[in-house]
Amino acid sequence: MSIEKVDVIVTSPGRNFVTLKITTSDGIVGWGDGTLNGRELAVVAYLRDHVGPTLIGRNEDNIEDTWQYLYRGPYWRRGPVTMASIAAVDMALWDIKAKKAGVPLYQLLGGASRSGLRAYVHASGATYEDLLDVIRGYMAQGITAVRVQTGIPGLGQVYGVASSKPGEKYNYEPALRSADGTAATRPAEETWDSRAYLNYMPGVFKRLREDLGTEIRLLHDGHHRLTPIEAARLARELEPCDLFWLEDPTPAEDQTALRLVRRASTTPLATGEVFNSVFDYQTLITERLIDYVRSSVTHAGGVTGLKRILDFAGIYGIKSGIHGPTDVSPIGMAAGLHIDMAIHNFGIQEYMPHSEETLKVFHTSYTFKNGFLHPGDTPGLGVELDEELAAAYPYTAAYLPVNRLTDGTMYDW
Ligand code: KDG
Ligand code: MG
Repeated sequence: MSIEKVDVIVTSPGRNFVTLKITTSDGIVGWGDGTLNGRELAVVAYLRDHVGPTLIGRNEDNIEDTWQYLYRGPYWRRGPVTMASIAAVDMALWDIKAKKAGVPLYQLLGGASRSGLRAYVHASGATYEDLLDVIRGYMAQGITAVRVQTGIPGLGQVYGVASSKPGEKYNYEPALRSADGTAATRPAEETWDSRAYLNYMPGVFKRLREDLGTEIRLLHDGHHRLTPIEAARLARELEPCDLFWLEDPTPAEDQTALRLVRRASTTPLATGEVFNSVFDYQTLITERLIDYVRSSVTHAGGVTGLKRILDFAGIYGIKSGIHGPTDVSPIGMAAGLHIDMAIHNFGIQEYMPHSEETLKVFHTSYTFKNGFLHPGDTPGLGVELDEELAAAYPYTAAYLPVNRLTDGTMYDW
């Protein structure tokens, strides 16, 4: 048997997704996610023009060989566009292999190591009171872990704060179209002030611990905005609040920045959502500078790429915290859940539910109940795309915001 057809599908049911469809000569279809938020069409061109034609006629069973062919073959290695493209192919091939075997993918990765996957959800509020209401609502549903982001007095819209109010359906999507829902021509601009943030944020967590007690797991995302010494200060000040993790306190590409943070504090650290290769983690893992690996399957070279990173991390006692925002499609999300199910060093899974519109186009088998996810037992990844409906949602340009300091200097978003 061999790969007969490779199609790249772009659809925008609420937000943009890039999906790869591989069809084998005996008619089995595998799905892969190659969505790269705000740069989707670069992956489309890479897959359509450079990868797809080279896959025709290859044996779909040889997943590792195909991965190496796409990684080593073109000479130009790594990078988000290349690795999201490899991920899409890799996921589709694992989907096919598991469908052929008639088992959910996690069975091929070693079988179930647990009965369910503890998930963390996003909580935010423009004010402390709104935030507290949102978290209490989650706790009432049995959710045991929440990521906490808040508005900062004196700043406008900041990273991670939803537009919805407590009681409304939680609504947060960072990639923005234009105000009337048509294609964006350029990113929105936000304003950032690390001093205002550092003076405000530790107090929020102190109040939360007083109001909510010690049981609930609290996480926070710094979104790459602090210098090493600022991050060290924040991690130390948050130490009494017992964070489950502090994510991306510093720009991720500077691996050695976390040495300073580590020396200052025992607050657990998580990083890697913008990484795409095991080499991005080499220093972080071997020097034990992080506690959780944040890569998604979609951005780290697929099941094959992420499994390699997590096996390496496991040797050093570092756990998984797979990225699960809405810009990872339901296919990429499902692939992460199958890995989570099988590996020994599972930590926690991020869960940011997709919109109803998205889930009409992507039919999923995974479930979320009482704070725990499960990939389901449908053969393969357990996600199928409704191609007819997908075609009704054409690509609509949307961008993540950019950030400037209060004096106008360009900064990290
Ligand atoms: O595309 C960017 C988003 O995925 C990112 O901003 C979300 O930081 C994020 C997270 O931790 O989910
Ligand atoms: Mg993050």
